[in-house]
Amino acid sequence: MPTSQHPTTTLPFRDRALLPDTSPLTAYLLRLITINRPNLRLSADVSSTSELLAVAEEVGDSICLLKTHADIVNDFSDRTVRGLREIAKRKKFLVFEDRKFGDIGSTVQKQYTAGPLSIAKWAEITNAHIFPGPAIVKALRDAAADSIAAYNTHVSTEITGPSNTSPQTSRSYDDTYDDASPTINESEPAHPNAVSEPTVNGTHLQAPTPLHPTSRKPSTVSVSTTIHMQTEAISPQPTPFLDVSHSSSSSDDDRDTIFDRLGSTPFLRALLLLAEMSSEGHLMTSAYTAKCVEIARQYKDFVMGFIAQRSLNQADADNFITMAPGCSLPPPGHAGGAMGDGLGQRYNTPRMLVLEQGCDVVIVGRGILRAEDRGREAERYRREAWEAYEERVGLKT
Ligand code: S5P
Repeated sequence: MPTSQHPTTTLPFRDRALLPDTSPLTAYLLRLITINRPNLRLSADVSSTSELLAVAEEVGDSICLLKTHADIVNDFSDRTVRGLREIAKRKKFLVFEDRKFGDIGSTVQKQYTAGPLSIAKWAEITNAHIFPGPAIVKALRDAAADSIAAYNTHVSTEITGPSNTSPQTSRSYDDTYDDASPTINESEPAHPNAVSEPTVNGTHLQAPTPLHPTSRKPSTVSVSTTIHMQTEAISPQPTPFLDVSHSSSSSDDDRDTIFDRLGSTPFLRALLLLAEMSSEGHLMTSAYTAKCVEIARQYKDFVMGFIAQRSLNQADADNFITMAPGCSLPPPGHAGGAMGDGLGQRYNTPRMLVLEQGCDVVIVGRGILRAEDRGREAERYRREAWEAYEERVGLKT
């Protein structure tokens, strides 16, 4: 294990959640994994909303994160987002859009917060390359903060007229896609982009246009716009007391109680940096990887960790989460050697990635997606990854 000396490779996730400077979203993920025992992330590389939602239902109980490639979902829309958020909330996993940003700051801000995908609105986690330089991280962090502030800004407009014309319309932009149903109180259906009007980048905050204002006499109409700031959801959540047993004997009731105490997902955003790829011949040299780590340390409040093939925690204070793609298991009953997909992908087993290389979460795509029984296959991966983790931290001999 290359990083065997670093304490995070032998410290249980539960304890890593309590380390100083651990962001509330990272702490939440570590606790979620501790309760549910899935250090497994599904890479749901499918091309339709119905397939995406079906896969999320099938394997949602075995994963801590569902990774999407929204740009390959042919009919990606409001329905995709709502369906995914609903399943994520019910089955307790986070959503990660594998966007692999790699452009100048100004462009990535727009790609992250606007356009048909509007990733910041629905994915807790996304990722970026650092080849454009460190400003990409700052740009995404600022955009995420502005986005969250905008969602928490509640704009309501009241139009009042004489006598029988009390409030005509009231509109809320509190459409976060998070735990609650969106609250746009109008006759048209809510749309993801509806939240963009109070702005994503914080440059303007525009009150909605009153309905048919010109049909009234100006002297008898008054329009008042109230902007409510809700900051509770942005603030770090209090650390819940979690006495999570590491034994596998806790009942579903215990688990539900612990989940209740865990509370809802903090309404925050996080970034993973692509520090090493799983593909053969990738160009990320060790100097490039080291630079990723250096940049990550400067933005600890936003950078949750890395996409890499080994743990990159080296400094005493490092507590980055390593997520490892290129993970596959040989069919049951077969021992496996090195594997690939004929298109440059290289695979390692969960045991190699978690136990030997110190990775925290394994990312599996086709290994599960192509299985006849995806739910059962996801459980097989989950068990393997979890046992490798338990062995690494000394909870299993
Ligand atoms: O280095 C990488 C980084 C990523 S995010 N190698 C990868 O394979 N990925 C992603 O992980 C890739 O885009 C795909 O979505 C997933 C691996 O899929 P699989 O079918 O090979 O398991």
